[in-house]
Amino acid sequence: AALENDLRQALEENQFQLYYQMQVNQIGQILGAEVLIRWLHPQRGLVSPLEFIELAEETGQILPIGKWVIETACAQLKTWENQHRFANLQLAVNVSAPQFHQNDFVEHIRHTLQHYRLNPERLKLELTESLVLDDIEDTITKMQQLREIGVRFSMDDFGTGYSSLYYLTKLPIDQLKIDQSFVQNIGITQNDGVIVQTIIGMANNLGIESLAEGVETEEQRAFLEQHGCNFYQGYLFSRPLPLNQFEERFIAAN
Ligand code: G
Ligand code: G
Ligand code: MN
Ligand code: NA
Repeated sequence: AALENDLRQALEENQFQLYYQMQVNQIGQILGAEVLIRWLHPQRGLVSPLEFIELAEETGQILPIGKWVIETACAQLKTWENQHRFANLQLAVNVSAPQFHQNDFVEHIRHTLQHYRLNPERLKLELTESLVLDDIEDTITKMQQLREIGVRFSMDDFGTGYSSLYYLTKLPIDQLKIDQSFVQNIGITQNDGVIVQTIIGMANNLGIESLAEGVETEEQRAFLEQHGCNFYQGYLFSRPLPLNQFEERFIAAN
């Protein structure tokens, strides 16, 4: 309950920050970043989203917090544009189910993109399988409306939920994000390697990008590359970083 009260104050008190974790292609160029929220609590220090996102979903706080994440990510894209740098970098934002299924979700994204005059293709929304299947009619409507604007979609934690292969062909999905639990077992359990290989192959055959998350070792990266995975994210390349450190890494690499 203490954390719940503090969470109510957190937005007003400006205690949230975005961290950025790079996403690279096969030749190591940084093409995007996933934005990951952090809560700098005045007493507890840095609180992980694992400790407060679920609570925020239960209390409805996720609605204003989710809006703040989208607005802050878009404001950052605009800042880079004004500075004439990071021109083609995409930002991937995690969206939680109550946020996505809220009535004004599409309108808020449309409004925010217009406000900053951004190319909508620079914004990628990470949806989970459970979010998508939660209310499939609402999902189809909203994804199609956002796709018409030009917003992109990635299926987060792919392979861990109740995946229906049916929806993959019905929804405007640009990318499958292979769950890190499979990636981390590459070279350890044969079945996980087979699953990874199968997801990459399916994505390729459907004309969808594949991105592996949680890549920690060169062995994993090599296996993924050998099987045609398009993009990589994980500690092998970088941890999620605060803005200034992410910018430094980007400038050094690109
Ligand atoms: O870095 P990591 O500890 O950041 O993230 C932990 C979990 O919190 C992940 O499942 C991630 O998807 C989720 N998460 C991180 N940032 C956000 C956010 O801005 N919104 C939502 N809904 N989830 C987030
Ligand atoms: O659920 P989602 O995929 O959005 O969350 C991403 C989570 O994975 C974040 O908590 C992030 O900090 C974490 N993460 C990112 N890269 C790695 C990695 O290479 N290894 C591990 N163990 N976790 C990672
Ligand atoms: Mn994610
Ligand atoms: Na994920």
